[in-house]
Amino acid sequence: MHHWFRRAVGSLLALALAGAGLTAAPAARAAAPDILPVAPLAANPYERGPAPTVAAIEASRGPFAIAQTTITAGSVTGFRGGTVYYPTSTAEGTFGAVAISPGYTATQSSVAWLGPRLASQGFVVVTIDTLSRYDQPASRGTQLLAALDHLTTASSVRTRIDRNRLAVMGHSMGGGGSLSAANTRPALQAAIPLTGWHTVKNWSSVRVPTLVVGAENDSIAPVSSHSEPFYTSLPATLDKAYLELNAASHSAPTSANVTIAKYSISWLKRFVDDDTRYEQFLCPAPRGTAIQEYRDTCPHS
Ligand code: 856
Repeated sequence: MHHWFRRAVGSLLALALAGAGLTAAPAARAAAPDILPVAPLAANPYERGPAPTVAAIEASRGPFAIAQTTITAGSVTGFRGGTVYYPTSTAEGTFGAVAISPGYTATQSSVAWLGPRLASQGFVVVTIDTLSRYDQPASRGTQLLAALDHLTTASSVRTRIDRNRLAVMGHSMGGGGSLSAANTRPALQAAIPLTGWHTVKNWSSVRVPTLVVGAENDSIAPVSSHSEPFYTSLPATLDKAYLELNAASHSAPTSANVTIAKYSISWLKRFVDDDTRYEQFLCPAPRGTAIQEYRDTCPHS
């Protein structure tokens, strides 16, 4: 079921209950006022930061000051350590968290640009090194989950994180790993495979909102045999989107990329933070010279 639909049902239910309360009021009461004193619905408790603009999601840094800390390889099991990027403020409460895996033979340095980029928008981000640089996608998936578990239960930033609002991302085999992780752990709130590579093409059992990012000129994980079948196999009932980067190669996600950033930020905000202020950037489907193709399951387009 769509999050949008659930929210709408919740709002209607609140109004219905308010109406029922009025009907049940004692008959002796004074005439009902024309405007019912119904309390406004509570603001979304997971919203963080100011109302977004296009400039804000395209900028190299978001509104939050950030710091970083190292998870040394020897201090953890299940992954080879990493780097945590986090907003320094605790004034708004906890943040959602995102674990990001590099691809085959690569290290966290290949996805490092996403650390400060996403953290400064209001997420705790961990970029990981994998146990072996040759680990396959499914292993990268279990390592992403191990990193999230470490982050929320043992790390120095654990009290800054809402353990119920977690997401996974990755490049290439790491992107494939993010699909594996989402399939294993449906409680995740978002997954974003970036020019993902995986031998598994059927992801019909995934229940995690997923943004599949492919690159038009990818010859290592061609969209025709990776990102497109990944997206198509995800349930039609799922919140999902397919973003194909125009004239981009397999390595597009390994250096700062404004298109990847703006839609990843929007996806994480929308589904990790339930922040509908970002829906405007996802629905109706965005178009532009940087986008070769965009598909989605938006309710209104
Ligand atoms: C950076 C994934 C047959 O598969 C491959 O050749 C292959 C090559 C590279 C990657 C990948 O993860 O690249 C990311 O190394 C599959």
